Amino acid sequence: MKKIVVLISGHGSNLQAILDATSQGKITNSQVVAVFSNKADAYGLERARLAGVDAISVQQSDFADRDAFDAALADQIDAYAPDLIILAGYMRILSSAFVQRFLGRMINIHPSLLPKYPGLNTHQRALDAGDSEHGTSVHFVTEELDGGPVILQAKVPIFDNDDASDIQDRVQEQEHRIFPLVADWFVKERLRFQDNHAWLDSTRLPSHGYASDDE
Ligand code: NHR
Ligand code: GAR
Repeated sequence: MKKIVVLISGHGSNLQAILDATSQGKITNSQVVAVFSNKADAYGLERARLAGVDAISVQQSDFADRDAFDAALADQIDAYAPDLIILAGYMRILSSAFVQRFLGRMINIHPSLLPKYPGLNTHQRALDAGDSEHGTSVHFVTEELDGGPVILQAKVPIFDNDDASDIQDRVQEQEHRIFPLVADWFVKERLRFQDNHAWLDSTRLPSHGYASDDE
């Protein structure tokens, strides 16, 4: 059985997709062993409890600084000996020491077609730029914020009358499909991080990830 730890900060709909996929065997032979949140009131913690999974909140205010917080978080995660750590709407930048400790075992889903729009507020930025498409990217987490190698992306259209929340809904529907799929590749040991690239089976994935229509 492979062990998965999920980090969240909020609603946890991607966490729910991961929980459902593990219980349905769509993520092969795996269980979510713990969910950590940096926000005590994150609804995702309730989702974890409802699924019978340890739900732990770690508060920045209990620590002197970011490094102390991350060190405590890393120790608590390590106690679960996870094979895979999933960032599912985790909203705090992770220190370099944290990233180094779990390098190659940590993936994030980011709501844009990276390398476009790293950081926050991506849906509004795509709208403001007049883009006709947007999307989401699953990538390995490295020290470079939203800059780690992309594994898989999904695109969505932007329509004329959309507001940011319409786009977010469309993006999240895709996130709930692709995130469990990538997790399954990882636990099956088809996917790995090597030489700062993502590899699937024996192929080094291109910069936009698997099956990209690289122009
Ligand atoms: N940490 C590292 N080292 N590398 C990445 O690629 C990371 C990461 C931590 C989180 C998720 C990311 C996203 O998908 C992520 C990727 C938070 C911020 C941010 O600015 C930016 C990107 C992401 C997550 N956070 C503020 C901070 O000071 C706080 C913002 C808030 O609380 O609302 O940490 O988008
Ligand atoms: C997701 O859309 C994810 O891509 C985004 O937050 C949402 C979390 O939703 N992540 C980030 O913006 C990371 N900075 P959820 O809590 O319902 O899974």
